[in-house]
Amino acid sequence: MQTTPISTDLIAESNARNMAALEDDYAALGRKLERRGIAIEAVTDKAKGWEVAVPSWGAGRGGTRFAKFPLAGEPTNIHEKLEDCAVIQQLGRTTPGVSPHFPWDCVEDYGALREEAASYGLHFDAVNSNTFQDQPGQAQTYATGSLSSTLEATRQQAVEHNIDCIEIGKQLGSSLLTVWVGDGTNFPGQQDLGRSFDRYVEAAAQVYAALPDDWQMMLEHKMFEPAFYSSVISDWGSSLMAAQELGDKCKCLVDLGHHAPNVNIEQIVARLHRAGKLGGFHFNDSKYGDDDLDSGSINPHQLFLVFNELAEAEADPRHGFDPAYMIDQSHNVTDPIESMLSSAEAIAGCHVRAQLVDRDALRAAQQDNDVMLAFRTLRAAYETDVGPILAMARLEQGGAIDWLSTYRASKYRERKAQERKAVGLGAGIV
Ligand SMILES: [Mn+2]
Repeated sequence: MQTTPISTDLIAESNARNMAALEDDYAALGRKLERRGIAIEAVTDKAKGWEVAVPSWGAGRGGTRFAKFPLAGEPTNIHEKLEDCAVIQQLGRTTPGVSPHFPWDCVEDYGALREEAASYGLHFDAVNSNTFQDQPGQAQTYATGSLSSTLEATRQQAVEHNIDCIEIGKQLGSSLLTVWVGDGTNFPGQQDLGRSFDRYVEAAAQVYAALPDDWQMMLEHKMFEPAFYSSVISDWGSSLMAAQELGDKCKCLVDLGHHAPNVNIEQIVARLHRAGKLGGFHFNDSKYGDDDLDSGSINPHQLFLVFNELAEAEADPRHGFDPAYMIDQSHNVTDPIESMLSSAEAIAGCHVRAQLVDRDALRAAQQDNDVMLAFRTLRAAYETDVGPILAMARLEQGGAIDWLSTYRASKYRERKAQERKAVGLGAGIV
């Protein structure tokens, strides 16, 4: 018997109210796609099989470097985070995976936590290590860096923490470790730019050596912050060099916010796929830097172009094609459940639009150097409103056609505000 935090009767009543309009829109879109030789049912089936994981930390209110404004009823531990993730999955039906973070999500019994997730119809996705902040009682500080620190004892502590995360992940049923380090410098001359990379690779190799055969390790690069002059794994070039040195089980993770402004991210995706090193994604959006805004809220066209490259990669798997998809964003001013439902819909929508691209027509136009026809072929898919396909996919899997009104009618957050203990004011990024 599965635990359902939102009343299934409430979802059914809400869907009944929205059913006629959806059927009308779905039929109209079906006729439109049929004229292009596309069967809408096949696209809906593909949408139903597609998943993007949510991060456990995304269930809470995030913050900036300056402040955090807590939300009444937000989760205070991994158990409450799982309950909120269950709401997102129950209404949206694209997010059955939860990506935990350690030590933030540490518990005594990980077997029990895995069962708790399963009771909601959830499973654990990539485990994330944390060597970018110090923990109470920790022997060495990460103030000088972690895997790339000049201090042997600090590097060793960071290696051991990552290996601990693998051990926890095994108990949770995960097979992926995501490694992001904040290592870097704030002053020219502070560290040797070459040797700090050498130290990183040498330490990461010890983590790599602890990976089970069926696991993968993903390196997440980030251009700046917390280091503002240089970061050790700053860009996809550094990430690719490290992943190639470490071995086949190590790939690169692309966080959409971790690039220089205006960088052509879809081209990076194509390059990493060509190298057999496209490990996965952290989806979010940005306007100025690593803003961690809601995915699809600022530049949905870029998100579509990333998915167009993924559809190309899927059609031409070369070294295989199995990237891990995850949302990673900070919800400073919204209810995180609403933000993650909105983002999951935006991401799934770009996945569906990429399926609608007429690949034969695109390739022919590219071969003939017919620039406008190639562009318009892509644009035709981008401009298709795929909302009815996403809503039908949700409906057929037991989710909500209109997730926002259904969620608000459930008064879930108001109930949790009564049940859960209040979060302190706290500070900054979680
Ligand atoms: Mn990230």
